[in-house]
Amino acid sequence: MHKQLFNPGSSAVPGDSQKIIFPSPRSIENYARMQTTLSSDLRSFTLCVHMRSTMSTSDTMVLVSYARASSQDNELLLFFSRGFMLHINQHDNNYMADPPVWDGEWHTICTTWRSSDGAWQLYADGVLTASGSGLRVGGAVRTGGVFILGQEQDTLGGGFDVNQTFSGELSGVNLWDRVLSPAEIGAGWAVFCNHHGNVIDWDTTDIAVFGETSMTEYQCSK
Ligand SMILES: [Ca+2]
Repeated sequence: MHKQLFNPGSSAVPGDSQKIIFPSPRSIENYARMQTTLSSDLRSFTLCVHMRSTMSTSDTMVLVSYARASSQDNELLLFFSRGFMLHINQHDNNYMADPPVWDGEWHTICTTWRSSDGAWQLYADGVLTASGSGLRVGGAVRTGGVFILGQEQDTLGGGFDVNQTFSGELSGVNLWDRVLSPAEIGAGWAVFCNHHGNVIDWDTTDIAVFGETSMTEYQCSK
């Protein structure tokens, strides 16, 4: 049986929300599901995540997995394998960058994409770390899928691989339907802590956690 804990979100205030703790050793039983989906296709987006981990840069793991079906399991995927990579509609950009974020401190990762020319960006702690174009030109992140944190879906809501499991802490998962400016992404926690995605706003999104994954209060400030 899976253990579930629902965050009602109603008491959350900016900078004072919840974080998810993904234990070590890794297990496919440990994950979180965001109780929301996309109600319209995204032809551009910004996705930000606050993360804290002591995993190794030689490990492989996923932060955010959005799947629509077993054949559309990588509809939107923020993956790490020797570096962060972004998948859109089963297409990926292979390698963006390997910023030094595995030191047990909180870091903010933001990635952006737009359909028109496939332009993508990776920001680490507000610094533009990598950018490129040609990723899934003309594609869209489509409606109706399932958002899983800390595991990589190969089927809808499942098909996890323990070698792609995240251990550490996640918070501040926010999604916008446009490419944010560098100023909007921000250069420090005063801005990062006040991120509120217009598609997914972490502070008002219900989260279900499974296995030994747990939620606790997140004091976002540095
Ligand atoms: Ca997958």
